[in-house]
Amino acid sequence: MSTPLQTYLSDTAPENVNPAFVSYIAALQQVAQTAPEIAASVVKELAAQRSHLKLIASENYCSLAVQAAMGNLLTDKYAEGYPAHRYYGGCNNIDDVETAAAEEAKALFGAQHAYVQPHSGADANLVAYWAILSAKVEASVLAELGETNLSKLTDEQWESLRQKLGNQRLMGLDYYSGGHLTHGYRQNVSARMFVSRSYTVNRETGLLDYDEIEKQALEFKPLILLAGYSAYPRAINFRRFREIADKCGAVLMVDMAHFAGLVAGKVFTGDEDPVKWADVVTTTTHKTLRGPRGAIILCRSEFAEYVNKGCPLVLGGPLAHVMAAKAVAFKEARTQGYQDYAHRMQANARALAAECQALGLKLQTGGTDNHLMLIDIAATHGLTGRQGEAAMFECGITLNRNSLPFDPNGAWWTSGLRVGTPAVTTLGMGAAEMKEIAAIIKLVLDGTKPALTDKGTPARGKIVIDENVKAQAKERVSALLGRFVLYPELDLGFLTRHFAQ
Ligand code: DSN
Repeated sequence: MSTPLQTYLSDTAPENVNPAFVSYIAALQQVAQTAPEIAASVVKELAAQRSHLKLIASENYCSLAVQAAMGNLLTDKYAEGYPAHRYYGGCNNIDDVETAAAEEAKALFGAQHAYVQPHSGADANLVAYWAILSAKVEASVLAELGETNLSKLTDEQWESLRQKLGNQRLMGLDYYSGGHLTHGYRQNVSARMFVSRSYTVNRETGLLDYDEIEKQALEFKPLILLAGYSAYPRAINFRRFREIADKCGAVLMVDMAHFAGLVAGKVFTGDEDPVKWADVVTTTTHKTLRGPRGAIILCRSEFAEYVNKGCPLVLGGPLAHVMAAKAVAFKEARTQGYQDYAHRMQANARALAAECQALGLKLQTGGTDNHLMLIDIAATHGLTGRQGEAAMFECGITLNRNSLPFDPNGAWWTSGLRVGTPAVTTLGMGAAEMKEIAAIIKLVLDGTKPALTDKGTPARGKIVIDENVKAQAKERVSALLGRFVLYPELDLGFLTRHFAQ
């Protein structure tokens, strides 16, 4: 019997053979020999992603080159340490990979130093926190003791250092104002290892209030002043944050995971470019940046030696295959094509926000400067975010619910939907499609009601969707996606027949 690859090659004229598709078939064929269910899941995920409009603000579609760089033997190598300073033999090639990724990151963002090992944004933030603690607390304690080796401290000295490390202050954006879990939220280790205080957005405007942040920072005197967000629709003035950090003697750290692509693509420049102003900047690599799932840290030279000790400080062995994919993604991001993409992503967000508002939807802060917006659906439709998220999914749109500042519906049910343009922009959509997406969102919300509980009151989780609305929305989503096909090199019908049936 022929293999899928043999079938494809024999059924396709040589001039029509698509090398990217050949390598996908070959890879899936290998996987299917051992684990056909996993090959099937890969194909089903392609089908799922092709059938739903992706408006999740933190997701994107990376290139097939990035994917190929991740799927190979680089995964086999241990390389604890950092380039030219490893705890394993035979790391020369991994040194080359890591150095290439770090150099590309430095060039892309104009950073003094880059550390490309973190496996996720949460890991990157932990490494950054501990690197700052090492530089600002541990180093001075060691200097006072005239010691350089932690192992040589007495039990008493070690305990006193531990207490000191565990008693430092962090000030970041409140979770409900759009800050991330790792920015000092009590459910996360960040609030347990630091004495943490949050600043919020202004209750009336929904915007960051720099004078108020300054007042709080001068009173609280954090070791680390943290800026950045997961759900804030506006640009940040990092020059102003730098001034505040300098006034209160804090290290300025920025988590740019969400908007790194807008920095790389030169949409956010000058005062809006965090790399120019912060001491330490972290970012994931898979959101607007459009690389593999992972993260990096950029920092000023003063913090480089501490950041480089991320493994063993926090991390296990680096993922060489993912660092390779980061290098590819950073090279892609240094092209004019990527800069155009970043500008279109912002223009699309603005167009989508304007159209949503024109249709009567309520947007947090009245619009957006970046790649995302927050729609207050409790205000206009009496729905929780969870209900809105479920309704959209049933109608062919994936997005996530999000709490709004001071949200009375809390973090689980929420009152808002977070909507982002990174993925649809990668597909090639523009202003006309944003208009259509806004219309579909409005159609679905208008056609959705909370289901009633046994007591006849509106449920917070369950919904009833008008069947005509659902059919119409699905048809319109499918028409859009039919014109902007995800990974057009991949023949889904062929893959489904051979691996997912
Ligand atoms: N999960 C990311 C987001 O969706 O923003 C943050 O970790």
